[in-house]
Amino acid sequence: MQKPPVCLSIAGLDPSGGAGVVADIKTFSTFGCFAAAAISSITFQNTTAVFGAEHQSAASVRRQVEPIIEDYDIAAVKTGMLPTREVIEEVGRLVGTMKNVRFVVDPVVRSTSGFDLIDNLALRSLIDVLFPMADLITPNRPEAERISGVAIDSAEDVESAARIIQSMGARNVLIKGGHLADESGDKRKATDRLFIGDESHVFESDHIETTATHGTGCTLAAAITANLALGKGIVESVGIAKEFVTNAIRSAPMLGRGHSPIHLISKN
Ligand code: PXL
Repeated sequence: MQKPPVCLSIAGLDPSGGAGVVADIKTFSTFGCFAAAAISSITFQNTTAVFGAEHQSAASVRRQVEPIIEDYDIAAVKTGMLPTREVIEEVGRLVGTMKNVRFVVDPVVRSTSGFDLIDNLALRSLIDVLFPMADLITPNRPEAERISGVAIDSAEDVESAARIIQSMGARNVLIKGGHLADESGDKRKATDRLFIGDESHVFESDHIETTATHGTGCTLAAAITANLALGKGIVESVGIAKEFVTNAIRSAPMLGRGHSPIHLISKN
């Protein structure tokens, strides 16, 4: 049997299974990749709220990741919630030692339920240390606003924010529009915009009116990571990932009393 590509997630643990490393592991597996994971923070949450978190130290993250990278060839790394400057700098060092690795940074700032998952100092080092290393950064609208300082109300604003984020060192940026009433005023589309160098691409899907959005951001970034690990290009990977997440939202099991997790359906 051919070896599957190994994808490593470095992200928070959401014990309710909707977001973070659990979502990443399920997504990697669904695409036929082998999933490995290191936990940057243990969060306490369910579908209604995040109640707190115990962040891991940089040493803990290093001690989780080093033995894996000494043993496996990692095809792709995806980061999610990285709570402190120390953890981010450690992740930069660790990913810097990997050869031929694809690297997706999901700049997780807040939970869907409004809990701040990283502080301002950490956001600064996420930009300075990890953005220049990444193949792709995947902010949602509020994250893109916070990173770029641009208030996003239109497609032009999305482009301005993306160009500012690129000027901060990110080569390629995907701004996810699921959180915005679509720029054209047509609320029935969820539009994501991908900026690859000077080019831009638009990905549209039907907007699904639902509260089942827990884990969509993690799942999208993980699906992109898995497809990059399988050797696909960025544009193709984003298209596949977007369709996958849209289907996962449609098949959400409506668990819990808050934002239900989505449900990943194998394509095989
Ligand atoms: O969706 C952002 C996110 C990422 N990672 C973890 C989370 C959340 C949101 O709750 O808990 C661990």
